[in-house]
Amino acid sequence: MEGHVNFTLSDRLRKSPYYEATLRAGAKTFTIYNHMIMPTSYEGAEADYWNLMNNVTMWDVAAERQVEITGSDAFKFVEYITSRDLSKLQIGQGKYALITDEDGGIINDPIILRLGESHFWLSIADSDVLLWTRGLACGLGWDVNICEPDVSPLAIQGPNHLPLMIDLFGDWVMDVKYFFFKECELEGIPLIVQKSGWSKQGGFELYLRDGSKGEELWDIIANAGKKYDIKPGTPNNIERVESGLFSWGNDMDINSNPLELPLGNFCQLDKEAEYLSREALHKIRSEGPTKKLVGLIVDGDPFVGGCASPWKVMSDNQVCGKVSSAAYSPRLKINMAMATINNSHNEIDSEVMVETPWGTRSAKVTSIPFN
Ligand code: THG
Repeated sequence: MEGHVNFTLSDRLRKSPYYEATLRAGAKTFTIYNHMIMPTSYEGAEADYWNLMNNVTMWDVAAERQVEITGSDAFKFVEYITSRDLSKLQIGQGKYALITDEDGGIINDPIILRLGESHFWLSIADSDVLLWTRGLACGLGWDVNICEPDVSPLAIQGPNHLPLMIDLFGDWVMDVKYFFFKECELEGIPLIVQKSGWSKQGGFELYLRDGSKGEELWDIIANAGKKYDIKPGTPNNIERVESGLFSWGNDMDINSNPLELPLGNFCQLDKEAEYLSREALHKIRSEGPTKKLVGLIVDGDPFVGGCASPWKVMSDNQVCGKVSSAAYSPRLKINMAMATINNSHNEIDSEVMVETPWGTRSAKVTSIPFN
């Protein structure tokens, strides 16, 4: 079946602290993310989607690794790697940011958490930020220490997450603001609890700070969740395409830049702090980006899977872009795609053709998110 392979396991493909628990819970498919095995489905993409949309789900997202930055230059360094203005980032707050290189290329799109005055975590997508930042720090000669701590997020997502979270942690969780977090313990297990997660259905992420307690934490949540009919889940391709959450390595990478993405709110190119990609991004801004990431609504029968490798976007028999993510929405009843398209064809309502694995289809450019 397309998109399915069997992997030879070895130490290089790291296991999550929840690995055994996810197998017991019936994880069916996996991907590799930050050199780690991560579940991608239990009952199948669509059944998992409805579990997430209708109720509450728990996800092994330990592969969202943390890159920890400490040292007296830590704040200066974290400002240096992104065009996001972090000057108002409070201790106990997270911000979504794009890490960019000297050409403005996107290295990663982490959540940056501030744990202390000079203590940060980059909660990263799938690229080697530990190596990138260590190399940079080495060249700069600044006073920073960079490591990967023993931290493994577990997400609780879905519209019914709140009563479960209150049962587990108490009423204070109601007052946590979006992307803020608190250090706490659950039955002696050290955690950071953040109001975040890679869906738009609401929820929290528990950053486990002791990998030896993974299965214990999983079981505590699963048992407390029985009352609410919690289901195991994963980051869900259908929901995240609907919601316009981008996936590094698919929708953006080192060859794309922030001005091609609808993420303007997360980039302050004129921020005060010094940052590596300032010159490159100012040049791209003054010249204007040549392509843009847009949504497509694609005609024809429902897609029977996602986009396993880029699909060509065509106009007049010429390639004008590529689809990087796709899903059929069983709720909106449309075929959705995210595509990076040249300026010639990326205006809203432009008509293009898409070469899907199920035939060439006509499509219309739309804005993101879809819902
Ligand atoms: N949570 C944590 N770590 C992560 C992810 C996460 N690491 C990998 C990956 N996801 C990083 N990428 C993203 C992309 C989008 C969002 C979070 C992390 C996100 N975006 C919202 C949006 O675009 O609407 C909100 C952004 C905002 O308003 O600040 O949530 O999910 N721990």
